[in-house]
Amino acid sequence: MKVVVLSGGVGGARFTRGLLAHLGPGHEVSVVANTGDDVWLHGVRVCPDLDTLMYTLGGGVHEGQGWGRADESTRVSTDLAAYGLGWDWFTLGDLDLATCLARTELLRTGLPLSAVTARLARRWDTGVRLLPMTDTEVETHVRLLDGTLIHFEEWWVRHRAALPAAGFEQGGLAGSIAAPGVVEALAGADVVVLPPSNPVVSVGTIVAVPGVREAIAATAAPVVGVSPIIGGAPVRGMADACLAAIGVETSALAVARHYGLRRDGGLLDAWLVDDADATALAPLRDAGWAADATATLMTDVPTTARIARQALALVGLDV
Ligand code: FO1
Repeated sequence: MKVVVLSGGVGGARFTRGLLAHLGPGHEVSVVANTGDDVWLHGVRVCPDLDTLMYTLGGGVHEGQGWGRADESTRVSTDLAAYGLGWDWFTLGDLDLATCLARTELLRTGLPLSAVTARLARRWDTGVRLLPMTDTEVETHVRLLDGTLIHFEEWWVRHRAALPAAGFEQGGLAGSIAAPGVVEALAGADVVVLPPSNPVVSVGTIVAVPGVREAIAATAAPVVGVSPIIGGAPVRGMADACLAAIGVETSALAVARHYGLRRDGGLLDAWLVDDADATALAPLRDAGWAADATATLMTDVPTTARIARQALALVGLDV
């Protein structure tokens, strides 16, 4: 079976790891990753969501953090801070820096990000085809209430999204084109999954790449999403701050409606919510959604595999 997952960082990576555990061998999983969090730091290109996916699926992630490398050290970033350079509130570990150095070296040879990503991912044996959403350099900035713009990572990491945001600016996005393989993967998919990633800055950014939303609308594959909101709150991260910035209520029902039903011009055919949000089922089903509720907290790989199985079953795929 050909599966396409549109993923941000931690939530999408953990979901995809469970999906692979559920599917077992013999299936083709393509992961289209958000690159709006990317940033140039100390002269190297940092791609947080691509690296979280690569490390999580490759068995090298710092499990407790959900990002960065296991067994990490921070000698270089500490010494860089001594020079007063970089972001001292953003910990780029020594091993993580190796990935970014390798990426930068390959980018400087003229390779597009998609080719660089494939080259780096070979070492990690991720079990998926890891695709950036676009080869065009895109960066999400947050517009604060006073009109100033800061990089998404500064808002997210330095300020923990506590500074109210008036909106998001995504330089480069409007003129970008989907990376090679993205539209083809969506067109040829048997199922497309929107995992519990940030619906605004992760999934929202991916589907804003010209051509992606159209490819989702056109694919013969069913499209199923898993709610990132449990009981009116995001599981981790600060998706509620992002949803507030675009005027969407932090609820499983509101996020479904934000994504929209595909036959009404939206993205999804089906929506899997947590048991805590079972009240969302009736209005969704009345509106024509395939919808179900289950325990959606991804506590470990077997649990996540079960959630992935239920998501696929919601669109009639029992593997
Ligand atoms: N997240 C943090 O909360 N603190 C950090 O210091 C931090 C450093 C960092 C370095 C490289 C990288 O690829 C990711 C990093 N992240 C850090 C995670 C990152 O903010 C998130 O993975 C995404 O950008 C949001 O989902």
